[in-house]
Amino acid sequence: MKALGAGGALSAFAGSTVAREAHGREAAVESEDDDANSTGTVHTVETLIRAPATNPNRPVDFFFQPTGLYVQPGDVVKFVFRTPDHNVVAYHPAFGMRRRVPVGVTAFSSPLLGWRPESIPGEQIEPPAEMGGDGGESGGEQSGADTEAGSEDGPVPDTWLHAFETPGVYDLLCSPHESFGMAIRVVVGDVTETQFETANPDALPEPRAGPVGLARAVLTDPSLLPETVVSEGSIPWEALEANQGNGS
Ligand SMILES: [Cu+2]
Repeated sequence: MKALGAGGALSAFAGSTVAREAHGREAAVESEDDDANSTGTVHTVETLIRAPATNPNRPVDFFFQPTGLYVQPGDVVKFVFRTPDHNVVAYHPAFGMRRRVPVGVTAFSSPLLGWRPESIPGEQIEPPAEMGGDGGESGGEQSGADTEAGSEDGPVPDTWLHAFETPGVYDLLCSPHESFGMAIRVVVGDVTETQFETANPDALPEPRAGPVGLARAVLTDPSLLPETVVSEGSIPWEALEANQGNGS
């Protein structure tokens, strides 16, 4: 893993990483394509809000899209805050939670993010209408392309990048919406064994040491089994069993 830092650029992402100036940093990461140890791939995950809720125990769906993601060691995940008021936090003892990231991984989290601060005029009082919410049935589909580039007028989604270096299974949450099920599993490389429960909600640690509220259902959903994440590559929110057949 250390070799990844040789180019200098990616080492800036090692450990806990904040990158508000996404454009500059991304350019740096992508220049790592030449690095023999890194695929240089940047995966996009969006923070979305959508109505109606797929579970009566939440007002609307708050979720990461995709909700399960398979990446290679050294790959970068770019979180795009398509809707505001979210963060990305590792389940980690340093944060008072039972570890749900590989042993040896240092605690990491993003700040609370939303629109890029400089894209909101200083005199603006009301928040912008949220994108990726109930309006767009599938807010995730406009992803991939750098939609935040070039839209100088209007609110611009902020971004946060994190490089996943250590192989293994990572469970991450959004602090404001964990109890509503806003959690994501990232599997890095082909290490799918974990030291934490991934399948049986009853075997999870008590809330506050472990996932809270509906995050418990999300992170033990059959569609998010680490082996399934690896075989499928990407698991959309809609694929979770917990989100099926609840419309009526
Ligand atoms: Cu959230």
